[in-house]
Amino acid sequence: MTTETLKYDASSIQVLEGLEAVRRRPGMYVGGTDIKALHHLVYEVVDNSIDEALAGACTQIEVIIHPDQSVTVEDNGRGIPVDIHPQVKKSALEVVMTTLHAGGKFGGGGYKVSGGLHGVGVSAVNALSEWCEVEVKRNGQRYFQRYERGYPVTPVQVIGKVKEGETGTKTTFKFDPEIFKDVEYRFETLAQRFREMAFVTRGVKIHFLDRRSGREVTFYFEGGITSFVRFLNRNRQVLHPVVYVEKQVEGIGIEAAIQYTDAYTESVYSFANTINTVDGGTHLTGLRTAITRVINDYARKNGLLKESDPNFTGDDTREGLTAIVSIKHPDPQFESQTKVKLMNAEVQTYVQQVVGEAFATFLEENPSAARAIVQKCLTSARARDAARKARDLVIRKSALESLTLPGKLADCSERDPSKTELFIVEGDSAGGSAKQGRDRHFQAILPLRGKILNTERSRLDKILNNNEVKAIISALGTGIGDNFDLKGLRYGRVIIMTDADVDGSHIRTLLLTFFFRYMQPLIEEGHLYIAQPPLYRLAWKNQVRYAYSDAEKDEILKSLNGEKVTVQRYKGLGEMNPQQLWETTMNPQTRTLLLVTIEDAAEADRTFDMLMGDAVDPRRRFIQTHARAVRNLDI
Ligand code: 0RA
Repeated sequence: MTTETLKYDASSIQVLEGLEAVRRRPGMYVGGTDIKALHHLVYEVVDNSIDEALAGACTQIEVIIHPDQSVTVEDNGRGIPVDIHPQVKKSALEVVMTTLHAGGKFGGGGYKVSGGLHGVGVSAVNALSEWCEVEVKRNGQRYFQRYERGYPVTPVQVIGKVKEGETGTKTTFKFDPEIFKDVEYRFETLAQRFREMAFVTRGVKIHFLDRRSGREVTFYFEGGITSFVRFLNRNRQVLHPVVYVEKQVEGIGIEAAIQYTDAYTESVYSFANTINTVDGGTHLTGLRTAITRVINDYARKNGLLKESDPNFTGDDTREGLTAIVSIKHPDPQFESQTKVKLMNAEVQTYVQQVVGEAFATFLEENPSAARAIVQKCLTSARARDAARKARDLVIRKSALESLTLPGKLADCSERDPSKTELFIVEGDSAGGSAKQGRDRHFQAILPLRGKILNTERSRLDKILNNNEVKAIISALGTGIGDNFDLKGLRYGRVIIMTDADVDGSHIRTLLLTFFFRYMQPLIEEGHLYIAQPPLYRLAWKNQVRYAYSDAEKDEILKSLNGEKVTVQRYKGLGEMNPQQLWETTMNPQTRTLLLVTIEDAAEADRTFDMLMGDAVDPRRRFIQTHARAVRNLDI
């Protein structure tokens, strides 16, 4: 090994300071040291490969989580350059891996568009890794370098030859357990993000393999966002083929896909640099404005709206609309780290122009589709008045009903909401244990039966007519929607307690979606929590301990080295007796609660809408027809 790369000259000192800064303040660079930040590390590395795909230089990305929680990301892009950087006299690869924000310097301006939210560069990931190894295939050679906690421990060296023209980059990193403590990658979370990336990066195939469990999934959407729109409309009657437009304006890539259906729902999603901007922003506003304006112009010009008729409003043109707008911007501005909303003002104008022009042309050239769309808007406009009246009635009615407490609520005796808690518990048997185990002075229990809802984006009235939801509304005493009033809240803490299995997580998602849509201030003011039941019970001699994660279980076992321990894995809350449930999950002295943030709830809402809305079958069919290689589909 040569030591050339390890010498301390001025530039390496700068590098070291940068890496130390990242390690000292991970929060500044990846947003903390929790599971979210951990996932961030993976996104950061995959983003670089996505950039290659966006540049048209990469078609395949492979992500692997290994059993030791190291992660490999491999792409068939051009390979990170390895030539010697003239100023710092080091391989470009080493500079990229060890210098903050060095990622984009080698691509020639405007190349790097992804990573809008993070974009701290792979060097931050390197700095936060116990070890990291990069292999680059380029110039017919295979290059390699290894780093530990960000420092190179080998030079960039050639370790073999590759076929003529074969190129790519493979990064494997193991997060530093000194920084990220007691965290584990979540397959679902990562898969969801990769799915979004694949949807909006046409032609890229992302294969994701979790060697810890053997789960794997491939995302490939041949038609990009056009496929996405077909996917969303898979169970709906469509009024016309998908309208698609793609254009570059002033260095900004703009893509939109639009299709009307006969449904009442609206499914519109926006992306900026592959990131799902859940809170919309200027690109979304541009799209909506364009659609409404074009439909109004067309309807007037063709006498479909009479002179005395008012223009269609945004609400009228929204019903039955399915659309995606996706932009690629070299310098995206977001409202904040957490609110995922695009703020670049110029984007609104550009999107409006591009979409307006394409959609107007489509209507001109397809008069029967145009008439069907206008007809749909007319129906919506008429129905809207009636619907509003009906909705007001339902809300008034449920406000009235909420005066009586639901029969299955086991209330507490305390009346001061700053002292009380409501546990919303999945299933009657767990509800029974919770009722017996609780402190009835301040803890109330509301058991829910089975799946509370399984309709897609249920309309307001449907959700409100669901018995389980009605029970929640009346137990809380706040009302809902525009009538929500925190002053009525009967319990200072509202705690969702579900099993640690798939059904449990489904119900939790449904509940979060409901609270997000109809009781947002409850979340904003910090009243909504998720209970954390233990995963294991460990018993030895005459002692018992509970473990809330696999890591904790392993740690306890290790500390007991050799002791004969009985390990019980809890599959559901129902397996705990009332005393155990109290000790582990309900007793404020010993339990852990997770506070739900608006962000968590927004994510649940999004997951619910995009993926849990319909039966599994059509979705499976879609993926099989639109994805080339799908193994062990798991969404
Ligand atoms: C800078 C320039 C070029 C490619 C890359 C970076 C690159 C970075 C990563 C990170 C992960 N995968 C990547 N693939 C490529 C272009 C070099 C050229 O023009 O050949």
